[in-house]
Amino acid sequence: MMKQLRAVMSALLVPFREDGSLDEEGLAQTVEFNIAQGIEGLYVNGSTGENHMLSTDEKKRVLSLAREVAGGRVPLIAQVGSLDVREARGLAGYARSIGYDAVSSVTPFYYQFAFEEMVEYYRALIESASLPFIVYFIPALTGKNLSKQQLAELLELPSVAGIKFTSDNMFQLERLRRLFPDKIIYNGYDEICASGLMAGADGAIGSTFNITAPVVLRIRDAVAAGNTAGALALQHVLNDFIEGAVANGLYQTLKYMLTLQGVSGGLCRPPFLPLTEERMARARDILGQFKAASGAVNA
Ligand code: MN9
Repeated sequence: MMKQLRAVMSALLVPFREDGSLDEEGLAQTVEFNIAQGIEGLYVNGSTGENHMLSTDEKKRVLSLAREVAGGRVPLIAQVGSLDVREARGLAGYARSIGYDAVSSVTPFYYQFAFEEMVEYYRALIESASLPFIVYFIPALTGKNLSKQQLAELLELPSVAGIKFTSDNMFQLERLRRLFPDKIIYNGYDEICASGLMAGADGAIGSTFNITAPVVLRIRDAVAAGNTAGALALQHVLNDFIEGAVANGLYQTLKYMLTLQGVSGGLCRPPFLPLTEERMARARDILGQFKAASGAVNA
């Protein structure tokens, strides 16, 4: 179990219909597509899943549908972080009851909580989850950076199996690896996947992997084989893709790329805007170039 969590996982995209409702059929197809592409796990209800724009019932529905469709083929991590701690605890218990492999939560955000308050938050969630727990560190979105010492304290809490490290501070990642040889460290920014793996990450979780999984798996294998030149060549191709997709509206673009490949990728929830015709054309170009370029890299 702990072994299989050391994996390349997609932060699962969640398709919505034009009226804003959850597209369950599209979600099922998105899970299937990820697995068909070789993804090794799914991180459900993360930032990429537009988690903070869902009702509690919708969060549960996404968790249960992903579980049903994945059917034990790949490990699943439920992100349950919420400023409503009762909701977060309820979701953690729910995830366990339906067979999730691990529970994760973003550090409490928006208010500038004291570190002691964060520790209490995690203690409460860990108790409700009774599963391996993954701390989700994404200071650029939470507005709260943490020191190496503070991250170490969170990693030392009982049941904490690892951290999703969505920061470009490679020194901090390397230091955590040094301190915690047995914890799982997921690289969180796809742009620095090869660097994060070289600094000691033993997994990766990313939004763009919904589309790019085969290339990311090659990066992981290249790093594991000591083929740094090959890993970098593939990372260049991945980053051409990511740079283009981010500039085009990341989640909308990724969803449209699913749709281009026969999966109902759907739309994002407002206030995310739909893609214009121009941006759809740009997304087609980015995807086409990515496929050609990744096929041409011989690494
Ligand atoms: O899960 C993702 N973070 C967010 C991590 O979406 C906020 C990343 O995969 C980024 O989307 C990706 C593109 O910037 O690195």
